Amino acid sequence: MLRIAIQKSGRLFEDSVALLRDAGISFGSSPNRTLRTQASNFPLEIIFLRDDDIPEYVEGNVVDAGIVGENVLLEKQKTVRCIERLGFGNCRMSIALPRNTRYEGPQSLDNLRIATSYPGILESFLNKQNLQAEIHEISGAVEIAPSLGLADAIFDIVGTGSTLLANGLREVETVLESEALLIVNPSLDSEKQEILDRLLFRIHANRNAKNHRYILMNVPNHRLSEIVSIIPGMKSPTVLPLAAPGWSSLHSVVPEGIFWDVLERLKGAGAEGILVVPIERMIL
Ligand code: PRT
Ligand code: ZN
Repeated sequence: MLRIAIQKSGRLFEDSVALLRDAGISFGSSPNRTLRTQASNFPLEIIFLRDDDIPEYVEGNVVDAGIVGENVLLEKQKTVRCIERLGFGNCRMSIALPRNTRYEGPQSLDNLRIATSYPGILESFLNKQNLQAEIHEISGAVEIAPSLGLADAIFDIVGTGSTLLANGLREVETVLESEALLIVNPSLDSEKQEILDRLLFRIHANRNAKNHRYILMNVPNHRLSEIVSIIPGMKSPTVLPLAAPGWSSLHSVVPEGIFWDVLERLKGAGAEGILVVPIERMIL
């Protein structure tokens, strides 16, 4: 049995649940009623925790694995192994100043009072930049500290930036880009490692599927080699004869990021009846 901790409620909760469910794992998820639940079809126990506690619980072997923001992991400085960047919970950690304060680079931060809930990450940034600043640790509502006269600047999480804007602040320095991570205890026994490998196999199959499209098209045989050269498939594309003489059906897999480009070029080269189909799972 592998024990994994996910956030009880908050910004990572839904995506963490979806990640496990998309991996075919069935479990009840009402963390208001229960703080732990066991999957019915996979050897996994899910524990719902505050995100701040997850690195410590993973380090201390209370749970074997956890899903947590990179920002929290860096702040907590626990000994865990990060095995997967999960591509959700994306945000950045930035320094922001009142809109009208002048900023001419990091030296403008020297000797300021900076409010934050992340004193560790801020301190290491200031040390790297050789800056002296007074760090004011506060646990929430960091954005209002400058208008209350508690601080000259803040260091906090930024998503869209609209909270900064609403509080008359301007982002001046991005210190960290963060996303949700899958972390594990560094000394899992072989049984737990095997379960983790199965989970990772499923997560990768889903991610590859999301990042690719299956395309099918009809191609006149005399343009076949030109069209094949346009397609950046996994291996070589499948070519099947059509009932109509002189034509073939061509199937391949194309990365999500470039498929519009590829489609335009295929059409230009004489492909017809092009179909683009989502992929359910993909094992490379
Ligand atoms: O209760 P618990 O301790 O578990 O949760 P929490 O309140 O500490 O964390 P939560 O749920 O707010 O965030 C969990 C994680 O989501 C963070 O640690 C980040 O890794 C990630 N994340 C992604 C964010 C944001 N985006 C985000 N926008 N965390 C916080 N915010 C805040 C931001 O600081 C601002 O106050 O959301 C507000 C809105 O942001 P804007 O820039 O879009 O206006
Ligand atoms: Zn938290």
